[in-house]
Amino acid sequence: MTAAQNTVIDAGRVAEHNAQQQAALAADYEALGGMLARRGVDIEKLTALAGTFAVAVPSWGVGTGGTRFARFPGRGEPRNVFEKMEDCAVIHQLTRATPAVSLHFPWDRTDDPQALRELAEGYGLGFDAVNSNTFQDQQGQGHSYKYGSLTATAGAVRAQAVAHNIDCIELGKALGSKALTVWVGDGANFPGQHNLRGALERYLDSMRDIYGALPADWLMFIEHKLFEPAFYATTIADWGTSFACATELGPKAKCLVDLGHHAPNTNIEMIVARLAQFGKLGGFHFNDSKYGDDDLDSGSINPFQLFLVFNELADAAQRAKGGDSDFAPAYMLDQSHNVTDPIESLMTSAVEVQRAFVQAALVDRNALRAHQEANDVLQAAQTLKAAYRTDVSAILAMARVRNGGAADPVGCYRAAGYRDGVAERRPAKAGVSGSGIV
Ligand SMILES: [Mn+2]
Repeated sequence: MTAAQNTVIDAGRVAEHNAQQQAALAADYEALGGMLARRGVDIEKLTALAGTFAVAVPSWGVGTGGTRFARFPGRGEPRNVFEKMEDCAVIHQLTRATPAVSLHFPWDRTDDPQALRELAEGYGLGFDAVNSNTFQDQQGQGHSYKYGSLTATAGAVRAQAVAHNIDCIELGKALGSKALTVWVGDGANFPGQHNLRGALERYLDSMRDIYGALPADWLMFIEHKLFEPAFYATTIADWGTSFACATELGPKAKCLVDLGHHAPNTNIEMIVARLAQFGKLGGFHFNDSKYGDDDLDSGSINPFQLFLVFNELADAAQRAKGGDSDFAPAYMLDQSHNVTDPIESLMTSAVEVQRAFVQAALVDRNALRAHQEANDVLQAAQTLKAAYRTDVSAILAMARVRNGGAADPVGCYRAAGYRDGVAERRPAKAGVSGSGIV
C-alpha cells in the first residue's frame, strides 16, 4: 500500500522501539544468515519473501470472545466496526502482515460503507472475504433459524437466509471485497430429525441462488465444521461434503479450511493437498485447538501441524508456477480471545502463521523429492524437521522493521500504552456487536 498512511500508534514511538532493538536484531540476523548460507540459502531472499506474506484479521477477533458459558469483557473493547478498524490498524502497523480485514454481517453492518472504506484506506487496509451469519437470530428478523437456515424445511426461512447472503455480497461490493464465506450451523441434534439427503439438497438449492448473485470476479468459500451447534449430524460437516458442494455449484465456489473444524487428530495437511490438487482450495481460517473448535491462537498448541499445512501450500505453489498460476488461497485468522488482549493475540498469531510460511520455504524440496524417490523415509522426515527446527524469528523481525513495523510488536504495543488509551476513550457498553467462536 502507499506510504502516506494514517498511523494509530505514533510512528516516532515505533522508530524509537526499533532503535532500541537494532543491535540485538542485527547480531541475530547476521548469525542466522551465516548458518543459512552454509546450507546454501540466501537469507535476503527469505526476508523478501516474508515481507510479501499477508493474512487477514477477523473483525470479530478484536473484541473479547467467549464460550457458551460466559464472556468476560476486556478493557477498551471496540464498540462498533469503526473502532474495530482502529484496532486492526494497530495490528497491521506493528506486524505489517495483516493488510486486510474480514467482516461479519450483520455484526459489522454500517449504513455508510463509503466512510468505512475511506477509514480503512487511510490506514492502508483493505477488505477480505465478507462473512454471512445465519447461525443466530437478529433483532427484528421475520423468521427464526432455530431449525436451520439454508437447509430449513420452511421455504420462507430459506428465502430469508438467501436474501441475507445476497445482502452481504452487496455490502462487500461497496467495500471492495471479493469473496463471500458461508458457514452454517445447520444440522440435526437427533437421529430422525432431518432427512440427511433432503437437508443437503435444500442447502444446494439455497446456495445456487446465492451463487447466482456473485459478481464475475468474486469467489464463494464454503466453510465446513464437524459439529456444534448440531451435535448429531451437521449438514456441511467435512471437506468431502464441502468439495462435493463446491463442485456442484461451479468454478467460483471453493472450500475453506478452518483448522479447528475437524475431528481431533485429523490429517489436515492431507486435506489441503487434496483440495489443492483438484483446484478447490479457497482459503483458510487459521487458529489452533486441543479438543474441538477451541479457536485458540494460531500455532499455540500444534505449530508443527501449521508448518505441515504450509509445506503443502509451498508444494502447491511450486507446482502452480508451471501451469495453473492462479493458486492464491485466502489466508484469514479466525480466533476467539477470552483471556488475552485480542490485539496481542492477533499480532502474535499473524507472526506465527508467517513463521510457518517462511519455514516451509526453507524446506529443501529437491532433497525431499530425492529421499521420497529412494524411499529414504528417515531422511525425508528429517528434511522437513530441519526446516521446522530453524528459528526464523530474526527474518520475521527484519522484514517487519524494513516495512515500517515493529521489531517486537507486543513489546512496542505495550510500551505505547494503546490499551490504556482506548480503555479511557471507549467506556464499556452493553450489547455491543458480536464476537465469538465461528
Ligand atoms: Mn472459521
